[in-house]
Amino acid sequence: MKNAAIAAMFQEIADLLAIKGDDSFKIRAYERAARTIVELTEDIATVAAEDRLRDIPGIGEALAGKIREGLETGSCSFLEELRREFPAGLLEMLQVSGVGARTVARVYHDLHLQSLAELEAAARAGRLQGLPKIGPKTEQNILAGIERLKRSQGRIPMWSALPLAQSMVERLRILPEVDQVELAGSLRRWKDTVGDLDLVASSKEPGRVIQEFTRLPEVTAVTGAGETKAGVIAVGGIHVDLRVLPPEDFFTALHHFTGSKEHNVRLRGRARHMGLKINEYGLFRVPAAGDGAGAGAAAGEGSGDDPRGAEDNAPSAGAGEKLKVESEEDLYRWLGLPFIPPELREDRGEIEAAEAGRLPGLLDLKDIRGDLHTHTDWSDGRATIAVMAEAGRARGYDYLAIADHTKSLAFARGLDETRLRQQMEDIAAYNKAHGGGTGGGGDTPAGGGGDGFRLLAATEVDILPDGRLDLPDEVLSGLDFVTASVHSGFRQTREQMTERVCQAMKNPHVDSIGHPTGRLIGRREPYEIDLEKVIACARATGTFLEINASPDRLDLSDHYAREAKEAGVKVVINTDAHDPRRLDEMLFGVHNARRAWLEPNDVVNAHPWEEVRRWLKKA
Ligand code: DGT
Ligand code: CA
Ligand code: CA
Ligand code: ZN
Repeated sequence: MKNAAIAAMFQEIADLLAIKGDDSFKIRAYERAARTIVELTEDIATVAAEDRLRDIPGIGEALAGKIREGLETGSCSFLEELRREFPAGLLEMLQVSGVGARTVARVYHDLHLQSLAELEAAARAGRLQGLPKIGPKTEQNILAGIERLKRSQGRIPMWSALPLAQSMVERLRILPEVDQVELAGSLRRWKDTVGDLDLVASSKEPGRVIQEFTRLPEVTAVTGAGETKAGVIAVGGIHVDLRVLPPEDFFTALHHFTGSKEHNVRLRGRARHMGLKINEYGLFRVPAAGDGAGAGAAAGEGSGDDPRGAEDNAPSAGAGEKLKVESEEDLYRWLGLPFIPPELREDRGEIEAAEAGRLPGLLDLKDIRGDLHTHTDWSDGRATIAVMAEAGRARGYDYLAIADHTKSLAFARGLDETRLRQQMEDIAAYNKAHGGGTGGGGDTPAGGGGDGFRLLAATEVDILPDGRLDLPDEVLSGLDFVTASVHSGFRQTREQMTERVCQAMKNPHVDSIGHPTGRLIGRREPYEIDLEKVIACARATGTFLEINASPDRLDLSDHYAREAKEAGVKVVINTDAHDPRRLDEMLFGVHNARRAWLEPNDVVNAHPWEEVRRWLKKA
């Protein structure tokens, strides 16, 4: 996770140097370093600790120094200086697709535009055209880019905020003043995008905690700081809220700020009917009408019944006896409910299910037995078959499927029949050498001597625009597992795309549909497709649907994965990893599946391979 932060630091330096009009050789060096670090298969912190930074291609002493500084402080003084030279709004402009550093430099120097809003106003007024190299067409493209950015804006892909949030929590956790601290809000619920980050801490010295928080190295600006709460802007422009409470209020506050708001509103209503009252400051027993002396008690109950009133009350207002809450489980117990995991707290039926004792027994990362969609350097992956296999084995998986692209994806060096057959031989040889099962779908169980790990021969076969597959049935029939995916022709009509995918599912060799909507969170909308029909067709043909766990995909989304489950379609969670480190992204897929209410039984790869094989169409 650190690698991405260091890469982002170098990319920002490159961007700012480009705006400055600095030496293009230098700019390219930073850009190349950013790319290299993103693609590095090792943790950059480990490389630095072992004093091997200079071994990375393109990293000289100057860059190595900045990496060390970045790892220690979360930023580097060179970047900080550059930031001070330019308005922060210029980087915002760079997020518009089609706007590069040269354009930003031009509108900044020639028109003195300092923010995205000013760029938009100038483009609308036709003030951009006429600048060197900017015609009316470019101006229109910039406006369209701004529109697109604004639609997605305000929300950040969850994966890009998680490392930042975790690092801030860790830094707060080690402070002596801090009793407890946790991540709350939509990130704790593992929503695929987040509006802002919410942290909750407890301490007897809230003022000190607030002060330390606003001085964390990740913080670029403070938007507000009071006695018990603060808001800051952190690197990447992400807003972060912190609340600090007395230790005895920690769990009610954690629960309140985890949300969702809709879930909390329902719980407050339930509490009211039980003579309780719940808010961010605690859980209280509301004095019953008969308990007190007439009119006074009745008035007290009245205010407790006001659905909005409960929210903004100060700690003591309207409070009866304060109940002890030492965990979130405690809180739910007072309300007569079992613990509801954060991923379910969306008011999508979880409270009714909890009441009825029918909460799902959610899938857990440790239930996952294998990964059925990974790539190697045979196509566009970065590691060899053996390296991917060892990584799968090291994770304790029972099986890992090598599923490279097929020939129509020429840019990804997709495999044709001949190369795929060669690859199948290599996979069989790997299994033979390591005591795994036969690669070619044979019946032999894991051979003696090995740990039972089995490498599977698979493919991610391309679904061509007309619904045919990129490889003939004779080849597909020899594979252990076949995922079919759409990688081209995204602009087909909804009917065409739906028909295209359904046709692929009718092939008896297609076991699963990969990333069924093609979305890239924050970057590319899903293609037009009728997922209800796709799910029905999956059900009719016995095809699995994938949750692609890559955190910029999470495709199926939680919503449709739950529809699949309800329709009786099994879901397979795959990382689509192109290097061994990205096998770790299974975690994101599992949490997305939990948001979809999936239990181990709904998930193909929560089962041993011999069992999965029996579920395949051709079995
Ligand atoms: P986000 O930031 O849009 O991804 O979504 P959340 O759920 O993190 O929302 P946020 O940051 O506005 O608030 C965090 C939690 O605090 C939210 O899930 C529930 C609680 N909360 C915030 N404002 C209110 C409110 O006005 N009423 C209630 N009942 N709860 C609130
Ligand atoms: Ca939030
Ligand atoms: Ca918030
Ligand atoms: Zn794919």
